[in-house]
Amino acid sequence: MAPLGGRERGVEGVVDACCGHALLGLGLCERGARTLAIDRSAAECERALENVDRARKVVGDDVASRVEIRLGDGLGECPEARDADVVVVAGVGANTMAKVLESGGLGLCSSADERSTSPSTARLVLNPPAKDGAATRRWLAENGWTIRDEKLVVENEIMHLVVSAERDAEIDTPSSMPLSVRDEIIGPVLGEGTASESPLLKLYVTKRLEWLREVRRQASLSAQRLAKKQEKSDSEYQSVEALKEKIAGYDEMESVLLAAIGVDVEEQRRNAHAHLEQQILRSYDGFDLKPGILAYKTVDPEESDGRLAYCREFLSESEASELMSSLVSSPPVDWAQRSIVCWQPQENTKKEVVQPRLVSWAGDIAYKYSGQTLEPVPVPDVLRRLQTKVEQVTGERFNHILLNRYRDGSDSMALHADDEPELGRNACIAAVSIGHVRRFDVQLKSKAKKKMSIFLENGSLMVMDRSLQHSHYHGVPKVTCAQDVEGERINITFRLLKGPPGWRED
Ligand SMILES: O=C(O)CCC(=O)C(=O)O
Repeated sequence: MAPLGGRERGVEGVVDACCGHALLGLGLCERGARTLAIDRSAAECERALENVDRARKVVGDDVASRVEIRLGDGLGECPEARDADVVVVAGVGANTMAKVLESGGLGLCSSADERSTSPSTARLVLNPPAKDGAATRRWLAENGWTIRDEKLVVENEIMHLVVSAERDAEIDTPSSMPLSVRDEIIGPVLGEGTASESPLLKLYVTKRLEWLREVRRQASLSAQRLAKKQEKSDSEYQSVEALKEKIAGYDEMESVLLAAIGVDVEEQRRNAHAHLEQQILRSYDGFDLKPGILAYKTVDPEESDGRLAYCREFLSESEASELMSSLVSSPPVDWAQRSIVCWQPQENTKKEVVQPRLVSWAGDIAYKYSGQTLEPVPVPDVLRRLQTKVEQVTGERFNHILLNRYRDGSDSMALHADDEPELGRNACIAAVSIGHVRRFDVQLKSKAKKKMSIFLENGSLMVMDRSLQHSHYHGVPKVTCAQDVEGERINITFRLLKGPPGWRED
């Protein structure tokens, strides 16, 4: 085969670096090109040689001079790649593709000397799976190649990307301009099109969105898990920060992808917010709400006299945020994630579980629930003042404070009833919420499907009384909707313990 270099007029010299069965070379042969077809697998090369032989018998000896098969790993032993007209790397992922190109010196050389002897390959044609599009484009930008064309192709139900790139004229400063987010994940050429006109582009963007949401979900879970570790090493703190940065990057990518399929992210956010506001307001149906006033509602009048009362703006915004910072920044109470014993209805057994939230308490009498005893702890002033205010508004008296801290939407409290004997019959329990709004579910014990929900807002006061603890369960579910997962909330509940653990009403 004649050398590939020299760029003969009208004859393209092609190096196909992962040639498989050499079908590309044979196809190009018909158009007059000469191809050096390389593969690292001896079996593939053998099949390729058989194909060349078969083609030779049909179209003549010329084929053999136009398609040369070579066994080789990447472009390392292929000096021809340096001045071929086109180097093709097809059918491999972005990592392998980068290794192959770098082995032939087609990556960016680090020293100025190496750059001056940099290869003069005119064009790259790369064909990675579509999911590797961003990594492929990043490699090209970082290695001095400019994307000239991109196409999407579907073969055997798998979407592929074909990218054609040329060397930057300014080879000394190739990566001075990083790709924009849009150019990296959609592509500078594909991004020019509109998804509504191209079903393939729409499918490509939709698949990227699915992938992105999954990796973001995984990153959020890892960040949440690490952030909740009580004792963190320096490197774990750094990992949390790094994950948060990654998640912010994914959010930006999501906006770009959504915009490409005609979704206005800001509008979507506004709609989600309005939807939540509506849900919150609807949850107050049946309460005669006026700011600062407790409004009562019997939850299921036909089943029990159990009542809920709700008071919006029991604390002003500034009172609530002051209370939040005093309980979080220099806490007068100890926060801990504790183990409790829970009934597992599916397994019909009791099991020790770690509470999915932080807990703290204060009060003069020990409180025993779910297999744990909260020993007496002096009530700090900030909570004593709050207790006085709660007692004034409710007309009740309390002697125990239990605090639950939900660090984000994945912290929760399972459905349960506060029906310990020490609370006596028809206990009155008051709860002040500060921080992120959370849904509070109240479910009839006798009919699992009969459930009401009320959203507990920052600075609100909620009271459960009469027979509610006997007829109903209550709990705070995990947040599943993406917008509301972030955000801390503390709930401060006030109870009256009529006696120490073991006390019972006659
Ligand atoms: O956080 C909440 O709103 C619920 C608290 C609660 O159910 C409890 O302390 O028993």
